[in-house]
Amino acid sequence: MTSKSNLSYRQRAADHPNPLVRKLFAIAEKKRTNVVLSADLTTTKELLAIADSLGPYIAVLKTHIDILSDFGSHTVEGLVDLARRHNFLLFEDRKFIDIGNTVQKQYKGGALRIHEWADIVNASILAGEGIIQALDQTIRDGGSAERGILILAEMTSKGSLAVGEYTRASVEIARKYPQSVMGFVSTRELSSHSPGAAPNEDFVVFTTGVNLSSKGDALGQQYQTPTTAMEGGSDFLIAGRGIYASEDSVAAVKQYQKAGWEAYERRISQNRG
Ligand code: 5BU
Repeated sequence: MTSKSNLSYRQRAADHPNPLVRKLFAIAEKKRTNVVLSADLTTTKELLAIADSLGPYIAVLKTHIDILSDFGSHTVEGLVDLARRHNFLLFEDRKFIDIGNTVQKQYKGGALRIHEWADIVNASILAGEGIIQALDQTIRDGGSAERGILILAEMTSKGSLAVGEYTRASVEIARKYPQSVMGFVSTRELSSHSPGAAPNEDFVVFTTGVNLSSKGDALGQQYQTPTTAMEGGSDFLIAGRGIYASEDSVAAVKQYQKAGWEAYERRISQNRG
């Protein structure tokens, strides 16, 4: 068993070579939360309002910046300011998927200037290793900014083809880019099921499709609960509609925070005990 997921965030931070991962674990410990809010709102005003009201309870804010109808520099300034004020990271769920050369342009430039403000981005390896090589290069050339990549090793939608060999290849590629690949978006912990792990390997697992009251939606989304996700080795729980579409989103985020944190504490206490 090479997975570090039974250790506390604090213990994992102490040993982790990647500064962004250390920062993420420190935020989780300090705020006692492993919730990532998927803030899929479509105007800057709504996005910033929810980031401000729920910011104290989350470790990371995940965006789909291209769904905003009014994206502009005020969006970026607002997000960066709230991230600093409430101490959370910004994760742009861009799902890069193209040849390396194109992806570098999409990451660094364009209208969205994602590299400038997003601490974390994700990418699919469908196009092969070049995409990760390209993002890694941009990150390493990018100066002092700490930036990280999550590889999309699995997806939660019904009939997803990101399984089996694809998932295994995601882990293999991740192992080659330790400076920039922080971990995976996946439904469960993957390292310990993938032969060839270095003894100190410690990828961070972000899990989407988390909902306390629903099993799925009409368009193929499939949910698990915070508890089952944490039991499967997830480290950070990504929840969207379960929180922001709730009548009282502050009460909802607190519920997810509590469920996620208690499941995390149960997991690490097994290790002690
Ligand atoms: P929901 O409202 O909690 O269903 O939102 C889930 C979010 O996570 C949404 O932004 C999706 O784009 C994102 N997502 C997902 O649901 N499943 C996946 O496998 C991946 C991302 Br990768």
